[in-house]
Amino acid sequence: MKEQGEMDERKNFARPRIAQRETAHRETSRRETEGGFSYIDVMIGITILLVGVLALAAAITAGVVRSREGEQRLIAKQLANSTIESIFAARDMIQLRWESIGNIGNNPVNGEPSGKFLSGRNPIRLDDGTDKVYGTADDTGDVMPNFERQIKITDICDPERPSANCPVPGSYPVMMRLVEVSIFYQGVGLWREEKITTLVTNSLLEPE
Ligand SMILES: [Ca+2]
Repeated sequence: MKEQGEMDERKNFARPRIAQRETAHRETSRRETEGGFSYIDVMIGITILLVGVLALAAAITAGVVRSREGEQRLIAKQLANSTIESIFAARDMIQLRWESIGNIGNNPVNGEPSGKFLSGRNPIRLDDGTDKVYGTADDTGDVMPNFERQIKITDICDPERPSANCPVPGSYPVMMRLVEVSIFYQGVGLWREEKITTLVTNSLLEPE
């Protein structure tokens, strides 16, 4: 009986220690499990955050580029319009008149080329020079960065009224010309073009 009592006592003494060990083991396992999930969670969180930040940065950059190009395009349109006005003004000026409405080397009058406007793509200068017309050889002053201008003027030939400047030469004066003004502008990177096309007529000339 005494031996049986001692054995029961040992069992009762051992039981709490086993329970403590089991509790400690479960606690360690729980911590290990929680620690693993937390690390993955953090990594996933950082990845999602990075993707979001990169997308936001890309959107902001695209917005800045569009805004910059929009401003440049607006300026290019204004420059094209002012160039067209300048050409119409040249037609009506006493010192220039109709014969000047052409590119340099064109519009022969008595064999002498009378066109005043620069050919090809040229820098845009801020001062219109002594003739007070933009796009001619005497333009001066600072050059506008990131902008260039091209003026192309071609005779419109009338088969019934052939002129000396037309493929089938005649004796009639040219009454109408096509004016193409291109302003090239550089936004962010690539050059772009804003073009205006119009017709100009020799309104001062009486039809024959
Ligand atoms: Ca000028």
